[in-house]
Amino acid sequence: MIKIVGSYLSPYVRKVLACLEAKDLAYEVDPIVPFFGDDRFSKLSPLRRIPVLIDGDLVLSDSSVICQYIEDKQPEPALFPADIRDRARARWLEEFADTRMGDVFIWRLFNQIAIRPSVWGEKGDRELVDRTLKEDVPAVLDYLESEAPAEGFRFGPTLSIGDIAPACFFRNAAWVRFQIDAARWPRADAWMGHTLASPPFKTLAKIEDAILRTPIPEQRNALMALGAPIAGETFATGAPRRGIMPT
Ligand SMILES: N[C@@H](CCC(=O)N[C@@H](CS)C(=O)NCC(=O)O)C(=O)O
Repeated sequence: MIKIVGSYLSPYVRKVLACLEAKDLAYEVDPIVPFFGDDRFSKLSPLRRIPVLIDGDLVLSDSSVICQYIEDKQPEPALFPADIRDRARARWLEEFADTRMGDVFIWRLFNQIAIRPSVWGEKGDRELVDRTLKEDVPAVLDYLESEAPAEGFRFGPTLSIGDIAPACFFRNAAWVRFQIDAARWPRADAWMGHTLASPPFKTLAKIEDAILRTPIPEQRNALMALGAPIAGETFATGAPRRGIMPT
């Protein structure tokens, strides 16, 4: 059975779980917030980041590496387009989402508004949040608008990694009260809405929404009570430690 280490509230974990859901592969989750990983977690994940995939004696870090492994392990339904040009474009959208949207929506918004207060007991940087909403978020949305399909998914009738990767960030964005302005970015809004309404995201959203306001130490038990596929063993520990990577 595939095990994914990482919280349901992380966009990178969501990307991996959406791929597993789309392919109907069985998996279990150790839903840790990365800062609470123990010493064994440092060995599993040299960057102390989530997600991590464990499949027997195979351990992989990085959501893109993991999603490609899932695709290779279970090719159907394909989440990477067959046409090599589309396949490359889908990979680029995944990279744009992971790097640029991760920086803007996670480090500059979600981290300041949600993680710093809840994990570290600190006040977020309001000036950074305001600047990000004014400058960086519109630039990201302008780009997504230029990439958005006229309707449906980006590479045809079925969901691909080029839809999944950017959509993941709008869940965290919504939790810090950001919604796409449909009047300014109508195609991006419809594209992301269509993706977030697909079955993998709907399944995950029910679980995410149920634990959003649950204190971190109680999330594991709350998830078990919900019937989520939670692993019997955890790499979590009681006290948080700072990450090792610059943001
Ligand atoms: N490129 C990585 C990024 C993963 C990542 O940044 N995950 C965040 C959680 S949303 C994390 O573990 N942060 C802890 C840290 O950076 O110390 C991936 O795609 O898996």
